[in-house]
Amino acid sequence: MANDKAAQPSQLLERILTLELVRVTERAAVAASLLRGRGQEKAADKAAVDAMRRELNTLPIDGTVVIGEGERDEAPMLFIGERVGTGEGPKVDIAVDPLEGTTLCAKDMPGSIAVMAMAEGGTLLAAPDVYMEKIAVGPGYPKGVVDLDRSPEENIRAVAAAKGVEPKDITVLILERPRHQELIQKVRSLGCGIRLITDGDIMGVIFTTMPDETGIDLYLGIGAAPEGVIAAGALRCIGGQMQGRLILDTPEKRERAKKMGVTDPDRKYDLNDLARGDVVVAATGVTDGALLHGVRFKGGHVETDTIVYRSVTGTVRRIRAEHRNIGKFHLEP
Ligand code: VTB
Repeated sequence: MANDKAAQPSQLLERILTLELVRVTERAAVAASLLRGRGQEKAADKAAVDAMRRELNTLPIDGTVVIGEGERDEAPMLFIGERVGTGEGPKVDIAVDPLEGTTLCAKDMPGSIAVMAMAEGGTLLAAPDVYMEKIAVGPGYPKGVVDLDRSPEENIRAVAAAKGVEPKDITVLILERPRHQELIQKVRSLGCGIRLITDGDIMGVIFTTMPDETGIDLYLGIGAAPEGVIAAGALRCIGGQMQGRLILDTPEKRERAKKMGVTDPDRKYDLNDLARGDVVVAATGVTDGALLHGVRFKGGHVETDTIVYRSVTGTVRRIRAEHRNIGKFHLEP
């Protein structure tokens, strides 16, 4: 309370912007939801991108897209480096994934979300669109309990010891990919449970922050780097530990990363290297998921379910909205 009263002007602005971010992800989620189950990944993604960009550009911010749809030559909208917002307001970094889990949406499977992060200018890692090796655990563990330089078995044993359980009682979340065959074998050799997900590892990382609800203790494996930065933003707000290392296995990728400011291609990034400033992260469900309901179209209104995290206060808000002014979504007839 005392803190709130003493809020600096920038913090007040950020507090107001928290709700504005919710509006942005709500719009993207509603737009994408019209294409749920239609087998059209690209169209669903485009709908989310258009809606997100339109709404972002109404915000009183001087934003730069740091994590976006791709580099300028490959993405017409929300490309890396694009300026967004009205230009009048705080300088902020924007990380977007307008439709995380495009395949999940196209197949109407659980877990697709519209998600974005807004942080103080220059504080989010400008990650190239390459793979990232990631490890994440939720809050409450001693610092350094997991480390990318240790084997999966060592990390699991350390998490189990800190939790006061046997390694077999640990559940690990891993993206189901052929590249993870060996990792899965190693994790299984300790008798652990593995939750395999087909897509959507931002939520996968977030799941580690609420093991009682999700049953997930640890995230392991290789996913996309941009998603790693957004997940780190959320973890910064809720607590937890995460490390990431870019996989720059070709000269072309190393060159691309270098252009984006990556000087050491083997660097192990800690949570605070991925997202080091104050950050707000909002995610709205597109399809139903463990944490968020998908968009629902009811008689006269549209319902959305959003979770928004704020690092300054560590507040997590859940916003279940009923939208009656459906015109604002610019939905095609
Ligand atoms: C993950 C996941 C995404 O990409 O980052 C994954 O979160 C990694 O890439 O939802 P591959 O699909 O190439 O393995 C997604 O599945 C899709 O962007």
